Order: sequence, then C-alpha cells, then structure tokens
Amino acid sequence: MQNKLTYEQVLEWYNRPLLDLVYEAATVHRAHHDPREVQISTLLSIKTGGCPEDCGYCPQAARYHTGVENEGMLSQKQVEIAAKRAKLMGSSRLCMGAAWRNVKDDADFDHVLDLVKTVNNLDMEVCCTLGMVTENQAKKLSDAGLYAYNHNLDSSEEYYEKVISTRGYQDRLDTIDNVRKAGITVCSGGIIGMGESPEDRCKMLVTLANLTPQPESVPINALVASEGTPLENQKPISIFEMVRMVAVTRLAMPKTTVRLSAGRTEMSIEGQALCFMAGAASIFAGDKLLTTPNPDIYEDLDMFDILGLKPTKPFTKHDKPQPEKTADYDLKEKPRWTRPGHVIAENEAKRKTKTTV
Ligand code: SAM
Ligand code: DTB
Ligand code: SF4
Repeated sequence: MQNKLTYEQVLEWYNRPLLDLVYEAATVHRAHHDPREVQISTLLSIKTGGCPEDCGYCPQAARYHTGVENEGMLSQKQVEIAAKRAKLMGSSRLCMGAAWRNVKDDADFDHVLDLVKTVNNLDMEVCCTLGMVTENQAKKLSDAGLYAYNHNLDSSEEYYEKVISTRGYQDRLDTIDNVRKAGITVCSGGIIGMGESPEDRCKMLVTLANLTPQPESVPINALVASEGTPLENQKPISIFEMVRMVAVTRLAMPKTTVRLSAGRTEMSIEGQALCFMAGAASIFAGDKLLTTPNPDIYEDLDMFDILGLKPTKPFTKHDKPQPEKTADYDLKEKPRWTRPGHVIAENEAKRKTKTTV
C-alpha cells in the first residue's frame, strides 16, 4: 500500500531554495530512471476545434473567438503518415487528441478505435486524449491496443471551477478511474500559469500522487495564452517556476515519467536542460502541439545532441498491448457526466465578445 503524500510535505518541497530542490529531485530521478534518456511523444490533433466546453485556456472551445476552425476527423491514411514520420524522427508514442467533451458511442469513436489499431500495428505506443470516457469505452480502447490515456486534472479542485464551468473535477477523476480499470496506463497532469497559486499547484500534485497506483506519466504544461480565450492576457510563467514544478512532481511521484509539455517554444535549451536535470524525462515533439506552435523537431534533435540525450525506445516500461475482443462490454451503461454551470465572469465576457461581433 502506497503511503499517502501530505500537502504539507509537497508545499515544503515547493518552497525549498531552487538549487537544493533541483539537487534532491535529480538524485531521486537518477535512482529510478536513466538520466540520459528522454522519451518523445508526438501530438496529433485528429479532431480539431468546435468543442462545446468552456475551458478558459483552450483555443479549441467553440464559444471563444480564437480563429481555430471546427474541422472533420483525420482519415486513417493521414494518421498513418503522421505516425510513420513521428517514428522516423525518434518518437516512441503518438498521442491523438480530439476536441471533445466526452466520447460518444458513435461512428467517430469506431473510427478512433481503428486509428488506435493502425498505430499500434506500427509498433508505437498509442495515447489518446478524447475527454471523459466510461468504463466500457475505456475497455474498447484497451482492446484496440491503446497504451495510454491522457486526461489532465489541470489544476487544484478549487481553482478548476474558476476556469471551467461545463464539467466537474470529479468527472475527471472518474474518467481516470475508468482508464485504470481497463488496464490502460494513465497520463494526467496540469497547466501552470493560469493565475493559480503555488498552493493550487501543490494540491494538484497531492491529488495525482495519491492516486493508486500513481499515473505512469504526468505532463506539466505552461499555459499557451491564446488570443480570444479568457486567459489570453495571463503573464507568462518564468522558467524557474517550470523547473520548480517539474522537480516537485519528480519528488512526489519518483517512478512517473514527467513530461515537459506545452510552452517549450518560450524556453531556451539551458532552461529545458535544467528541467531534464530536475527530472523531466519526456517531451511533446512535432512542429505543432494540437493547435499552437511547438519547437521544430530538428531543433529538438539538436538539443538532444548538445545535452547527450537519447530518445527512449517504445515499450521500454510496459509491454505492447495485444489487441483482443472482450465480449463483456456492458451495453446498458449510461454515462452521467455533470455540468456544474456556475458563472465564470471572464469566460462569459469572452463569449459575449464573440456573439456581438
Ligand atoms: N478535450 C479533451 C480534454 O479536454 O480532456 C482532450 C484535449 S485537451 C486540448 C487536452 C489538454 O490540453 C487539456 O487538458 C490541457 O491540459 C491542455 N491544453 C489545452 N489548451 C492549452 C493551453 N492553451 N495551454 C496549455 N495546455 C493546454
Ligand atoms: C497535455 O498535457 N498537453 C498536450 C496534450 N496533453 C494533449 C496538449 C497541449 C495543448 C496546447 C494548446 C494547443 O496546442 O491547442
Ligand atoms: Fe474542449 Fe478539451 Fe479544449 Fe476543454 S481542453 S475546450 S474539453 S478541447
């Protein structure tokens, strides 16, 4: 049984002098991971824009005026080409994202299941991030060969409701539980720089660290302040906040793969090097994240050369899933996702701008 991590402990780590914290985190990192390896995940948006949710940070929310259009789903051929290119460039994982609130049992989901099979057949780890999923849907993804599911808590429970009104924190936790029950590895992390306090960041890490087992990967994103979203004017976080967050995540979840995620276009190689020293062991690569820019893959490969890093091979930590068909999907299942619907003034203000234009 895993010991419960306390908020006090996490806050104490968070407030340590930076170099003491990095030294401690690097020591823990080297006890559990090969410090020369960094895993590369390539992101691919398979369904962009038009999302019904009101996430204050997201350029894909249909209600804000962000310039991201509602597009159709990528075809199997498009995904296969993107996956092969990513693999050639050193990616061990393809992470497919859809701008959905939750998965529905429809033809689009059947298409996603085919995409999962296609990428798994290329001997890459397949990750999806599709919004909330029920236990049956998670089982179907698992049976198709899904390796990981990304579903971020994004912040503390208290701060979450200041940023999103269309879904609740418990729905996120329930989805993670469904993913876990289906035997898929869990990828869950958050965003810093949304106006949350250090205490909120620590609370989110306590919640993640007290999941049993802990998530296999934790992405730490710096907010990409996108024009038209309620958070468009947020001040960028400093690299030292990112390093601190990575280091505390490393201490809170020693075996987890900490992923240096959105925000790398604003970071120097020196800054990213400090993050790798503090325990980051993965990046999102590809010239785009989902809709916003990311460093060029050749620049990333140069960075790997300079720092003496090598990309992790696929299935280093867990075996390749073998697609199978389980007969026991409970078709009577009815998802009950919540819609808190409280008013967030900043989100409403951005929506009004859109409708009056
Ligand atoms: N719609 C699904 C959902 O929300 O779970 C999956 C896609 S959603 C874009 C996945 C994650 O992207 C979010 O949970 C959030 O952490 C991250 N994200 C979205 N917009 C971001 C931004 N502007 N800056 C940093 N991270 C962002
Ligand atoms: C995660 O934690 N970060 C990625 C991935 N999981 C899906 C997404 C970042 C999105 C940044 C905004 C955009 O490009 O639209
Ligand atoms: Fe939709 Fe996900 Fe963006 Fe929220 S974060 S608006 S759910 S795509």
